[in-house]
Amino acid sequence: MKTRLLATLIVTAGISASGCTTTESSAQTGTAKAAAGATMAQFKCADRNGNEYIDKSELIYLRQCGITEGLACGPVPDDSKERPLKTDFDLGLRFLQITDADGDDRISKLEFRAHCNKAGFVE
Ligand SMILES: [Ca+2]
Ligand SMILES: [Ca+2]
Repeated sequence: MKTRLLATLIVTAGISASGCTTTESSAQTGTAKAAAGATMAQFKCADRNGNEYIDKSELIYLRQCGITEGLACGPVPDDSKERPLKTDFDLGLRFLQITDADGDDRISKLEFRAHCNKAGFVE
């Protein structure tokens, strides 16, 4: 029963995300497009090993890559060279807990984008 609910959630997320991609050229404003680009920049920034997932070991980079204390998505800061703090990992763990729809302990592009669309983009 629980798995079925999860599967429904994932399918719903997939539909809304692909809906965004197909309408991108016509319906989206320049600002929304920029925000979507920045969301992907954030994802790539945190995905250090480039496997298309933000793994548990990469959660510590999320704050450096623009995730705010309120877990909203923001632009990737220019100065992301500093050493990650332990609190950054706690923030990443909280982010994982709310974005990981399929429960595989890592954040897919889809899960990341779904969260950023929902949480809004903070300049
Ligand atoms: Ca990764
Ligand atoms: Ca996941």
